[in-house]
Amino acid sequence: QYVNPAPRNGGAPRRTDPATDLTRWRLINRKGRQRWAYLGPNNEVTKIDGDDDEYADDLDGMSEEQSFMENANFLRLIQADDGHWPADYGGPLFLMPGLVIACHVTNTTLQREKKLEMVRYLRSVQCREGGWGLHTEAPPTVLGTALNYVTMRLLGVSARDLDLVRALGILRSLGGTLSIPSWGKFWLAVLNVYSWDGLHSLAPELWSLPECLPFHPSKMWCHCRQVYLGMSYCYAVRFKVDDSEIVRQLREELYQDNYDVIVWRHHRSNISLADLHTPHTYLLKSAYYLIDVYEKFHMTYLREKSLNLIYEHVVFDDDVTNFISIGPISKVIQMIVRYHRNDNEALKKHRKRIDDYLWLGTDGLKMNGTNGSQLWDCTFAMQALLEVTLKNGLKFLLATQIDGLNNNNNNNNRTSVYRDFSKYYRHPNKGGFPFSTYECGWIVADCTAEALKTMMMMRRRRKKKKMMMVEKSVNTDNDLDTGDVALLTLQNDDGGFATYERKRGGTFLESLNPSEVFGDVMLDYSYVECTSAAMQAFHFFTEYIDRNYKKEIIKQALEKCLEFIVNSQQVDGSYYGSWAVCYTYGTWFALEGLSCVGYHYVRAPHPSLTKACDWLASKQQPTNGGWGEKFESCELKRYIDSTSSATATTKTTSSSSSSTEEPQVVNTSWALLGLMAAGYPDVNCIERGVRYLLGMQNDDGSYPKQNVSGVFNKTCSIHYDLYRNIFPMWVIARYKSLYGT
Ligand code: LAN
Repeated sequence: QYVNPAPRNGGAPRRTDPATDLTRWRLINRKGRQRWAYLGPNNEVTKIDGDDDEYADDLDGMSEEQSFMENANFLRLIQADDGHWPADYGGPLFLMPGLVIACHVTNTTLQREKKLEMVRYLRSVQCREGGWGLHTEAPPTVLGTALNYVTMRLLGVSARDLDLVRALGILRSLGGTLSIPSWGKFWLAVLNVYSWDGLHSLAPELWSLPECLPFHPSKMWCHCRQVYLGMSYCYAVRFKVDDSEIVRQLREELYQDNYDVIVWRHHRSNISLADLHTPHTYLLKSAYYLIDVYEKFHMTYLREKSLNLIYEHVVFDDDVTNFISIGPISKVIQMIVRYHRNDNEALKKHRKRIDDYLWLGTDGLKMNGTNGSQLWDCTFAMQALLEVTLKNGLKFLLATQIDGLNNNNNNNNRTSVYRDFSKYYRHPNKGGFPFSTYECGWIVADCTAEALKTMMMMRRRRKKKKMMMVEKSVNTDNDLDTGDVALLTLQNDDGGFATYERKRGGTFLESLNPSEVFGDVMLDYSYVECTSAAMQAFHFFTEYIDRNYKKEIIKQALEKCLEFIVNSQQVDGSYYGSWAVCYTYGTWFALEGLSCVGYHYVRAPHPSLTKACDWLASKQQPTNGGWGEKFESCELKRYIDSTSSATATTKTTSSSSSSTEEPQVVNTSWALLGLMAAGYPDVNCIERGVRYLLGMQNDDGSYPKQNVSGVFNKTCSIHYDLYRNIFPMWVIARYKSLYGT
């Protein structure tokens, strides 16, 4: 029986008392770009470039049908005019500190109302016992508490504030600020409240080494690569903000010892146990030993050269992502780098892209995990809605394909300026789809697959319903063609698909993971989710488009996917999912993959499919017919049922919302989608699940917020606000088409 190791936070964003007049906030949506603006004194919204852009061709002629599900109506209500579904994408609690510190050190002012709502957010998500965790589902850690403490202070909260006093108490009991993990050491050093001497070298020279070396950064997972890129720049120049009153105060508040007598180098590997997920390996320790020695004697010439090279990479990424970068950490670090080089134009552009990451949720203003989850949610919402109304969704998809023919975005994305993508270690992006918006430009394998799938389903539906479309604006053939090329190039040798790129480095690189708090960040691995999505897309090419379409290539790709999926099954029949909670999610994807190529529980059995279904069915909760999996599955790598903390002794002190032990709407939906895809014959089991879902629906057609369901890098949760409204509807649509009533 699993027992909670410590009291945990938990539950999706709560509703807390507003810090500003909520009726004055407006969400502006253009081509998926989301921006929350606070009305000025004359009720005006400050416009920024792009606000007035015309949207892609109008795709009139798509008929709207009467929806047969309330949920569908609800989803229609929350679709934005530009065709995407804006949503909260919060969860991680180590992102906003980066932004607030970066703003502080680059003299970037944040609007007063934004600051107030940020403070509200941090109060909303603090743990009941004080302090903050790595993410909203987690108990307090040194990283979460120290960084968010500093953030609150920079946002103007007094050190005597009760929440902050409690936070400091927790911080001390967990080991104190000196034991903050390395990413925290980095941010505090930038803020001049921790010494650069207290960090292991970030080896900027790595970037100048020959690319063929197995530990060259080009082999790393792109997120990790992009974060360490800017970090090593700041380390090399020992960037720190000037001394000031707030810096001096923070130095006093954060440490019990006198700041000036701390022997910083003793704390390079001092990492609080509350934070530690991936301890330093012997290999990493030896590497640190060597680069720390090198750091003392480093060659000025080589350092200069590396710095220039790093800067060139930063400029490239800023340029091709419209200053969004790949994620929230690299975005704000790159902002600091551009500031350090006195590139004022670039700094201005960076500032304009801060709003892209901010989301005003029911619990305050937060930093999203990316600049949104636009494309991803749109593909799922559309697939679920395929039986109902799809106005504008396709328009958004077409407009989001990188270099697609229909996106009308002209030069908004500067990809075409750079012929030599590989020079910056980037996988070619033409024809692929991003996770969020066109402007971000980084394509993702499964986003590409889901988008292509959705486009093909639309195409089939149009053919079936003989709908008239404006031909020129829906020239999907070409888009599909470039799309499938993009997808084919992303397949790994093991047959699987990774996230943004192919797996590049050797697995030994993972033992150099310096992040302490994350797992599997060093490489891009094959994942069952990404592989299944690609497999379904390939299958649709032959099924929906043309049986002879690139017949041999696609057949081979499909066979390799199948092999990967079969090989990644656990002994008990389940599949580990890496990007949401957890085995239920992975098993759903595996079953969709297996069934799309024709396997079926009764008609065409396959041992993997049978075992996976039986496993899912065995996890249905007997009393209510639902499924509920806890976030802890991800980190512990075994299935943890939502009911399994019933005996946990620490529960009384937990600040979690009451929903932790209930079945989860999204887990239930994934389980049911998987079982139905596979033709699981026990209709009773499926009906009990469906009935559970129907019972959970709110009067307006929506579903309640429950636990956070997204995950990354084993330890961090991230909230997909739309999942609870998309997946149950998908289940009901599939149920209706299978069983009629
Ligand atoms: C995401 C979000 C989407 C997710 C899926 C498409 C669901 C997945 O199937 C592939 C991986 C991907 C694209 C993914 C990768 C890691 C991201 C970008 C995130 C979980 C969102 C936030 C996270 C990013 C790494 C956060 C910043 C933190 C660092 C450790 C750099």
